[in-house]
Amino acid sequence: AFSAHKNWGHQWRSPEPKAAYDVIIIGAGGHGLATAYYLAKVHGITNVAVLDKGWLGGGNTGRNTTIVRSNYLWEESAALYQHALNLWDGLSQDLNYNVMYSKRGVMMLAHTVHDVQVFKRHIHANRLAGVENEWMTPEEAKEFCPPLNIEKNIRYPVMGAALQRVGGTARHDAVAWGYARGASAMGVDIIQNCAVTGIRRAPSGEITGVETSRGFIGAKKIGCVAAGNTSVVMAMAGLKLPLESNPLQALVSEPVKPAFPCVVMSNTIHAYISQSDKGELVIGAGTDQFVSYSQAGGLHITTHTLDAICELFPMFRRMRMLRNWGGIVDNTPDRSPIIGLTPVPGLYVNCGWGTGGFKATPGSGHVFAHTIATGAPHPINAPFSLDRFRTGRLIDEAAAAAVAH
Ligand code: FAD
Ligand code: PYC
Repeated sequence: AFSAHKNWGHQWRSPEPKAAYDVIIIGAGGHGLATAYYLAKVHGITNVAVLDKGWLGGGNTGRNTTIVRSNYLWEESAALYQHALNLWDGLSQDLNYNVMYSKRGVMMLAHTVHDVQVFKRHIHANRLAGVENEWMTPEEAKEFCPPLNIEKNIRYPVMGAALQRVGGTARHDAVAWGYARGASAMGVDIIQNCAVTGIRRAPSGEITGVETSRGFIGAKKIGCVAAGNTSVVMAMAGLKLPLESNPLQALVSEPVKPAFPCVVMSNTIHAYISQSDKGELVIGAGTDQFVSYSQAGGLHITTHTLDAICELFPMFRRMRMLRNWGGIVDNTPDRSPIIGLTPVPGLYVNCGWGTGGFKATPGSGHVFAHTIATGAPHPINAPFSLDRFRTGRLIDEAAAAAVAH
């Protein structure tokens, strides 16, 4: 079928690494690629390399369930995630690449009195911060999502829901590919199969470059955007971060005709679901509770999630699952990301997105590029400093993270 397309060009260049760059980004996931894109586009810094130990977009970017929303509790988070949401709006046009952002609505189910109180608190806080979020009765929730079971006699009855209508999904691979293509066209070198194995520092402490599986590459500045492997990379510079890496699993069903109109999430029973444009049901679980770097998790976690999905959506009871996988997510103690400077001169970090960083990809890349280019945080990421774990100014988003961990 593809024989007629053999003259398709490459979407990005695959150059040999240069001896040195102004900026090296470690990690060619969505966040790393977006950072490189905005470094070039907004700040005119194009002598940049993005290094990845595998293929670009092969980490959590290519493994996530693509839910996009901005209904976080605290003002700092609302500003960050809303910044991202605003960028999602024009992203396909900006990249000239269809990232398939679909505002189909994200509905978060409440099953207990505690859930009801927490979600209503979020809705009030969101409204004050200018973030869209509304309360729905069980009947309204069913009208919005007809497959939903709102019988009162089920194990976790639906007591209501919080709906963000502008939330939805985007196509994860397209996000990575679009940013890669855009960055490469502006002169950024994307170097795949290039694992960073060490960070070299001068006797005075500042970074001078990275040791890699393809030799030493010099750099004036380094941005580490390695998600679940951040602790490992930062240890190469002698830094210990407040992070734990856990597997998070997802699975997809066989494809069926359009049957599911929105995104539904339930943190209480560890399940979330949407339908991809290919027709597969995209289902995700809560985090495995052990620390691990293997991109797989326990079967009991996914079967528990499927039990919950079958109870909430009985019409899916006879669906067959096609495949499942895991990604390694980097969780901070307050479930908010770390974006900013480190104690090592020239070394910057963007991590701790845990179970929820896909939605933030454009905003994260945009503010991190500013941070690296200017050497100081953008006002939006200033509160997300590493230093907050010393000062105690935490941004506790445990309830908004939406996936139990
Ligand atoms: P990644 O895409 O993981 O990129 C990091 C890159 O660093 C990888 O490509 C890796 O190979 C590279 N790397 C690591 N170590 C090295 C090294 N030593 N040298 C060179 N390269 C290295 N978020 C949402 O908002 N919505 C969701 O619905 C959602 N669902 C999820 C479902 C699952 C199953 C998982 C696992 C995550 C989910 N997330 C979700 C979270 C989201 O996927 C991540 O927060 C986000 O994708 C992180 O992007 P990233 O670019 O920082 O990381
Ligand atoms: O953060 O919205 C989220 C999310 C959904 C599934 C995994 N993370």
